[in-house]
Amino acid sequence: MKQFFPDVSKIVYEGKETDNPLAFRYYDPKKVVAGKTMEEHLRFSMAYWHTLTGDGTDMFGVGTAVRPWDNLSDPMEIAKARAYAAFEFMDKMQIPFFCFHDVDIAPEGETLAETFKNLDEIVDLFKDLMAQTGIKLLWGTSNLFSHPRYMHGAATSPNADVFAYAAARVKKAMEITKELGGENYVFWGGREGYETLLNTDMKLELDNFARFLQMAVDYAKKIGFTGQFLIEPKPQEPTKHQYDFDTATVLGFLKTYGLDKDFKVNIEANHATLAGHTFQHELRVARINGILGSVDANQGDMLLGWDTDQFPTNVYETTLAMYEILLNGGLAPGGLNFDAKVRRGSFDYYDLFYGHLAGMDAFAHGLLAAQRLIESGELEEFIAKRYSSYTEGIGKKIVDGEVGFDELSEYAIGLKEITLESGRQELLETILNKYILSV
Ligand code: XLS
Ligand code: NI
Ligand code: NI
Repeated sequence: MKQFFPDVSKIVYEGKETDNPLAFRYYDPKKVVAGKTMEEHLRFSMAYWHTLTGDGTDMFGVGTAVRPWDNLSDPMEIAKARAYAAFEFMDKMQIPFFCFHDVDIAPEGETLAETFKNLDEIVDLFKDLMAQTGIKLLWGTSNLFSHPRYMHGAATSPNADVFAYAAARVKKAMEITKELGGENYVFWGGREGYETLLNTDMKLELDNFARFLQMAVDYAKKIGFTGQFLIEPKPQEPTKHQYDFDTATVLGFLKTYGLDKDFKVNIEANHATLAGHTFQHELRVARINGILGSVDANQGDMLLGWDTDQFPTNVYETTLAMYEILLNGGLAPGGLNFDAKVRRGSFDYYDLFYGHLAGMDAFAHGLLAAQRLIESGELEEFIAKRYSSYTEGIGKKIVDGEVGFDELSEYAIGLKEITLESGRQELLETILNKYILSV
């Protein structure tokens, strides 16, 4: 078979002393960590849109990427070349999953029927390539934001025809996700938000958004799609305000509309920071509410206020993320999807390998550090002690619901003094550093 990346061979683990830039230093897929292999813990996934269709285009200039299919002009031929390249890439990178939007994998036709036909042809090719390589689909989705028809939103568009059209696209995207054995289906509300409240019926838009999601749940039942539904929070960009602002907002929305049993969240690191939260905060909110479904693994530039979607290389962040993920009992059926793109100046295909390798090693490092931190119990012991006043006496009565303001007031009047203890943040940060540096 034609090779698209002929001079890169399979990336293997060589250990942290290696000088080979195309070898893993930390990611050792079959290494067992806390009872599971690294591969099972991390469930890495490639994002089709960044790695196969992204070309470096930005607001100020055209694409820069040089890709092996640049000599082709027929859109279906390009789509097929990308499919072969995608599977060669994932196989060489040892990435076991991928994710896509409908528009990433096949060209739009003149009509919706033709678009669906193009999709079916590529889905058949994917099926063969998946069978040959053992690579699986983490999630599928429909792009409901790029085409001008979605300028005012999709499920939250003021135009009912757009709502209907978006439903047709999601219906098809769910069908192909099911056909490919996809383990999840993601809703990122690209333009589900507003630019100004002056022209917006927020209540109707939110009600419609919920109606749309309920229809998706109903349709999944109808066709027997058992994958996990995920909502991906993001506070803004492209719209000024996106309804799925952050995990807490999404949770409130899901509960308001009775959808909280059917959806979990797909947390993206860069979206967390855009919302003014840390990545760990978003993972924590999702975890303690039982809705941590999957992760879009990337990182933002802290000096830039938009979604730069960089490959995750910050081991402090990956350690804290893996800490939450381990305490969550893992992510499956979700995974770590590299919703990340190489910089515009990183234009040749070696950069695609270097980018994914950097992210995989940073998460493998994070996994090892987080596992050691958890195994030591240092944080958990500290936290347990910090809240120990709730395990006895008045604290226990509060927790057990045995007292109200009358009893508490009586208790407080009888108190001689209140003794507090240090939060020891700096000490705990040193402990965290110790485990990160020990890997
Ligand atoms: C954009 C989103 C997008 C989703 C999939 O900011 O991260 O890439 O992950 O639609
Ligand atoms: Ni994303
Ligand atoms: Ni994003």
